[in-house]
Amino acid sequence: MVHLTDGEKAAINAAWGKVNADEVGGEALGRLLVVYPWTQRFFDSFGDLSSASAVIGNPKVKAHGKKVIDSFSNGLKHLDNLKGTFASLSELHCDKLHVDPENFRLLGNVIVIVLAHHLGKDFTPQVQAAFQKVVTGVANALAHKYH
Ligand code: HNI
Repeated sequence: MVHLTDGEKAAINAAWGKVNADEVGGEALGRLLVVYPWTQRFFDSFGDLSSASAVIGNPKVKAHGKKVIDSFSNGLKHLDNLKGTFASLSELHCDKLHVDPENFRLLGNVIVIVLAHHLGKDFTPQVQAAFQKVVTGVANALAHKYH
């Protein structure tokens, strides 16, 4: 459960409308794989991840980043019910993909960093704080079904 004021919700929607979500998704996943290289172990089938430029230019990273950010973006429409919204994805990441939930927190923080780059001066302290809450809420929701 994330507690966001109406002002924070409005700030999130306004900020999200200013970025190219697909680009944010590909960049965030790419940076995750570069900065925390152990996360690459989940993406054996993605081909060349041997250097930062290989990761960033890898079309499978871009495509998967888009998939992840589409799902994140859907979560922005359900801020009052993140646990319900991500319940089946939580089960999938736990039971089938075996992704350690710590990785959701890492990716969430990288998403905030990429948003800062994309938003520039529109990345105000209010926007930062609101998105930080959202990425924490999404990470908690994705971890919720772990056992
Ligand atoms: Ni994640 C597949 C959403 C974080 C590893 N992931 C998905 C799919 C969605 C998704 C949607 C596609 C599901 C399907 O095919 O039905 N993932 C999300 C979201 C976040 C997230 C919303 C966090 C914001 N995933 C992560 C992280 C890792 C991760 C941090 C590992 C570091 N995800 C995976 C893997 C797959 C995956 C691995 C399967 C990829 C494939 O297609 O082979």
